[in-house]
Amino acid sequence: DTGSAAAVPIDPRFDIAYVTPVTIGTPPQTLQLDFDTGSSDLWVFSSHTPTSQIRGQEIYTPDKSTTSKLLDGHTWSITYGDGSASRGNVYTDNFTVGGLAVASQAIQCAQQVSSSFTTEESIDGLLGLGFSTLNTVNPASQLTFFDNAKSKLGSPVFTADLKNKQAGTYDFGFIDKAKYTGEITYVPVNPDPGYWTFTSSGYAVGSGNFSGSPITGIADTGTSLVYLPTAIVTAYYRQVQGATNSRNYGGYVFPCSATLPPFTFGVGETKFTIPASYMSYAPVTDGSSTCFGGLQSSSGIGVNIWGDVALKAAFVVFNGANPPTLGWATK
Ligand code: 0ZP
Repeated sequence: DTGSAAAVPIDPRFDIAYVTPVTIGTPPQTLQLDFDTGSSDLWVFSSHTPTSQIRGQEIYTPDKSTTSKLLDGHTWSITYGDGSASRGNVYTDNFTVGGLAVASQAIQCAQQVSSSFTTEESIDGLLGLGFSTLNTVNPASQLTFFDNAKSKLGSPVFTADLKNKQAGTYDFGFIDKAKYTGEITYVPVNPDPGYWTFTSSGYAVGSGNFSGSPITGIADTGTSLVYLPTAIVTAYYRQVQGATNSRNYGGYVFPCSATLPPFTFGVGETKFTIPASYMSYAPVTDGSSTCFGGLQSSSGIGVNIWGDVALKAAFVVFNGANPPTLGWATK
């Protein structure tokens, strides 16, 4: 089997996150989920979420599905890197993404979500695509959609083709040759931390020299920006007139009128260039002439993160074979 579904920016001005339609239950209930390779819980706004915490999100109502089953005594609780959090109970139900069906997927129903989720009307939940070891369901940890679907897939892979300010795709079970150019460069993945951890072969700022010192980090579709070691981040913003590390805004900012250099990173022998336009992420507030950078320091996080700003510059294969690998191609 295979599946293919759109990944649509929730805000086409900044690509802060992408959502993908999924269906849950019988008859199908359609929700828009943020596919997150940095976590491994599949949770949704639901009929168990207090209405005071819902603001326009679609909800999953297990009682309206003839195939839902309560996973009795199971609960979950997750806190993400940015502090947003949710918790609840668990059902199993039929679940599909872009035509790919899993019969008994654990659907984690939110009984509580933090205010950041309430205010984000266009995200109806998350679909974790990290390794199942990160799943937070207790007492029995649950498998991700990808792990459940794997045995049915022609090839044990999914691919992310995220696009700048337009819809891209997540494909499951096949590699669509029409979505990239040249060859795919595969590198080893360390699944132990639960993330898609790989080592980049180095970086360059603008037309500067390529520094070939390895950078270990994770490919994370659920993080908007790129977070790298401070030395790299300072080397980048040295090339941006008026750039400062702002305590106020929590990262590097610069005049929106500044000329930014592109940022190149290596995967094996292949180089990927993040265009200057992606590197200026967004005005710090609506209409401001101060812009927040797409590259920020990872020092407070403890792990380097290649988020959407980098991923949308490439076609990325998440190969779940044993051992797993990541494939990167230009497009
Ligand atoms: C984000 O990238 C936010 C956006 C965001 C956060 C903070 C500062 C920002 C500055 C400029 C632009 C974006 C910023 C994602 C987001 C998008 C849209 C709506 C949102 C509404 C509420 C909250 C976030 C929204 N968050 C990253 C993140 O936590 C920031 C980060 N900080 C990563 C440290 N590491 N992403 C998680 C998925 C998010 C969660 C999906 C909130 C949207 C909703 C994970 O992918 C991160 C991962 C950490 C890891 C890779 C180190 C994680 O937390 N996994 C959970 C596991 C638990 C560890 C077992």
